[in-house]
Amino acid sequence: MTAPLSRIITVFERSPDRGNGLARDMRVRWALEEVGQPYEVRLVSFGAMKEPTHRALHPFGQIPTYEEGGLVLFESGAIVFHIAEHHKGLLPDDPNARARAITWMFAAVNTIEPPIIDLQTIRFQERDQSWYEARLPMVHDRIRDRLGELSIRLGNADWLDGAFSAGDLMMVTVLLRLRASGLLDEYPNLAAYVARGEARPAYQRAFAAQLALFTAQSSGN
Ligand code: GTB
Repeated sequence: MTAPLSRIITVFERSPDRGNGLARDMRVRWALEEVGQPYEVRLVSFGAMKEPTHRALHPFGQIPTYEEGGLVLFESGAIVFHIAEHHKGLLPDDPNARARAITWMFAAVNTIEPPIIDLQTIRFQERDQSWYEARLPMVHDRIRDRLGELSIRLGNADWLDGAFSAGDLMMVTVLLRLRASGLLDEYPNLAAYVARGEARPAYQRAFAAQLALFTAQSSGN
């Protein structure tokens, strides 16, 4: 009997989001839960992330990373894609539908996420700058432009292209980062789309796992 393949992902030792599931390991956890594959986590401190041992896994000194047998990956999108390629449930079998689902994965990280990261950068790192108050509405409007377009495309559908896919998984995790801003609520169909993603049992399991880690750390266990 062959031993099951072990998978290890790296996650924040102390997540700054306090267990809200906003760090990018959440995408990987969710994908693994969707396809029913077990995984272990290795906790990494902010200091250790920049050390050579971790940089050997992740050239940019970040989380998440993914180890599976002899394979080491970084970039949450690439990790989710790898999982989706090797297990049923996250990408359709039909080649064209599969290509479209992959397109949505790229759209999530390449078109929707950049202005959202911009917002988080100015809110958390540039708040003291003289131009902060003037720039904030511009950044909000750039996000609104993208959300408006995405909202039109989604329309009344449950998911972006037929059945739930890795494209939706990536898009929901990207949009979730906006919740605190209130911008998502301006687009009721997108807010409902995100809520549908969060309601999936696999999402719930992934969320509970990262929250349990935060709770255990907070109580000193
Ligand atoms: N493109 C890479 C990917 O998709 O994997 C980006 C990876 C990345 O940004 N990782 C972040 C990291 O390691 C954690 S997720 N940061 C530490 C560093 O760069 O030194 C980003 C993140 C962090 C915190 C919150 N939060 O507190 O809400 C949300 C998201």
